[in-house]
Amino acid sequence: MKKIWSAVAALLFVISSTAQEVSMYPTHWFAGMNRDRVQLILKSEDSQFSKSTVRVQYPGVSLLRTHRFSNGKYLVLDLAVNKSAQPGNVSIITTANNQSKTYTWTIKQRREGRGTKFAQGVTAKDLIYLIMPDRFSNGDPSNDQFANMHDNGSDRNDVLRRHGGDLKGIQNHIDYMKELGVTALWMTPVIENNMPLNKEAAGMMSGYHGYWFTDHYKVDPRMGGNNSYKELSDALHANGMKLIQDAVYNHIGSHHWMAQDPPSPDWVNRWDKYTGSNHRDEALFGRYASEKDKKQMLDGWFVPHLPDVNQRNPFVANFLIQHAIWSTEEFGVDGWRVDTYKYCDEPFLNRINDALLREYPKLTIFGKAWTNTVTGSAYFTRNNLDIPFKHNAEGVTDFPLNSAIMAALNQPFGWTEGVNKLYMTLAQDILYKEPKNNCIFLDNHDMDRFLSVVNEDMNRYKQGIALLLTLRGIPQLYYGTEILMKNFKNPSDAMVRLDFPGGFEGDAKNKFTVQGRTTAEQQAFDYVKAIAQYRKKSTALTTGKTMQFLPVDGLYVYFRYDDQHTVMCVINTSSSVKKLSLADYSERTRGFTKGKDIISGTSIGENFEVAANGTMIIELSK
Ligand SMILES: [Ca+2]
Ligand SMILES: [Ca+2]
Repeated sequence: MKKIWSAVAALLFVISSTAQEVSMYPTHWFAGMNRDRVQLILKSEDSQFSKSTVRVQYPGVSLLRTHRFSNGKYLVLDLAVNKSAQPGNVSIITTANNQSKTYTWTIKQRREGRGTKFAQGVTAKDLIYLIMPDRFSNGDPSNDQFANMHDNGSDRNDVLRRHGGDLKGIQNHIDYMKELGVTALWMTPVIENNMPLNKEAAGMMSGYHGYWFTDHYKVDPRMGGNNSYKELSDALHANGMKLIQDAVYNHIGSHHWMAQDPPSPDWVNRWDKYTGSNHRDEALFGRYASEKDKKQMLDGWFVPHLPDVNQRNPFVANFLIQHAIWSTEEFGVDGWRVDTYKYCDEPFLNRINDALLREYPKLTIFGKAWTNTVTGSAYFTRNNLDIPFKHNAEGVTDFPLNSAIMAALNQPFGWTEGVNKLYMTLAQDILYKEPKNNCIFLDNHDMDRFLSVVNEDMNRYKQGIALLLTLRGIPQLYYGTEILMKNFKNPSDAMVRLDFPGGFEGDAKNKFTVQGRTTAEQQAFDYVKAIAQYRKKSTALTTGKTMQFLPVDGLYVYFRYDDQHTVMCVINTSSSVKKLSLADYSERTRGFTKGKDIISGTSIGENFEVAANGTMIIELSK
């Protein structure tokens, strides 16, 4: 009997001594990575944990250095993970007071198809569809709420609360996106946001939008968790589509461990009293900028419940860099959209971009730099500016072009207004190294919906869609624009993030189907689809060059062209019919005698007309 009990006791000892009572970041790593140094954060609940000594046992993995902090719950290990290290379980043995504990940290096999099945990059050949997952479709009502989470409710009657949409709901509608001509999916963040409701002007708001991270290494269970994200990624890739992940380096939710219980206080930028960012990118690049304004721009907090991350702290920088690489490998990411780009430490941004590209050379990275000028926009990407600090991201979200398109569609024609504003803005592309890498858009989750901005005028709607799909850049369509979803951000942003009709059980109409759409909605859907599908085959519209002609009385004509194809785009913002002649644009039309409007299918000859407020996308032929 005694023998049995001692065997049981021995077994219990083994179990207790290998129990994972520490959190590890990264949760695991991969065999054969270029990045062969990993900084592993161990976080215990024991405030004496850092007094332990540490050994690491695994072929090909060695412990280079152990770091300790003012907060005794943490140990940070610098590990060398040699290229020869095979997938398997690394033993991390801590010893304190003559007692040893063994923790397991895993090295996994790499994902297959780097550069071909994932990390492929997203280019101007793609069409990005932007979805806010909570608001698109509820594929699994069992994950709508969790009693043990801070925000444990779900209520579709409240625009500020969670609505239950998830990754499975998106996966269920891949065919819908494909039919429309979408080739890449960008979702607002799917990482865990275990935050309580936050009081905002419009009411009590949840983190339904995803920008309040609390654990980088967990996909929010209300989205479906890590496995659901992998399944969605695999399904997208099996359908020839790509995945863009939304990164947030600038801030974290106030309930993130890095904010609540950091290794040392300097993991977050702190001020004697609350200081918000001044949101002024000019303070970074302006010739006459002051250091005071620059510091407030970068280290000031975005809002009070989102602590500003100190990327100058090398441990924080490593944490963010490793997480970006880990996510790309773990989930099969093809490109990154980086939130609040202009608020991040600038050398850090270049370092993280370099680290990602060293591992995945074809990966695409574009920063969200919401600026008002082309100079500001160009500053945050590879540019032709003669300035001391050069950003290295391939592209940015092109806000100045968005403003110019809205001016073209809403303003009366003038010397600097209307389509002239668009002409002038595109002329400033000289500041970008490669403007085709910019992500271009009519609206997104932070802006008034496009249809409302053009006063629900269908001629203007069509012109906007045509511009989006024929101008240089990577076009991004915001979910629902194709079925005429509308609204202003009044009284809150949530009004432009309403549920996709048909994505939720009990919806009166299902606009994922032809039967669920009105005639106008179907026309809009078909319009987007026609150009998007044509665009896929048109090298001129995707990788081709651009030539624009000075607008005349509201008529704007530009060409996209290469050796194979020439496409003539005609945007008539005036309320009168315009007569056109190919001869007037002979630099680009020489040798062509006719063409076909790819939208209407109408053939044109050397002389033709465009309707008042009309749009034509004409493929020229000989
Ligand atoms: Ca759900
Ligand atoms: Ca910042």
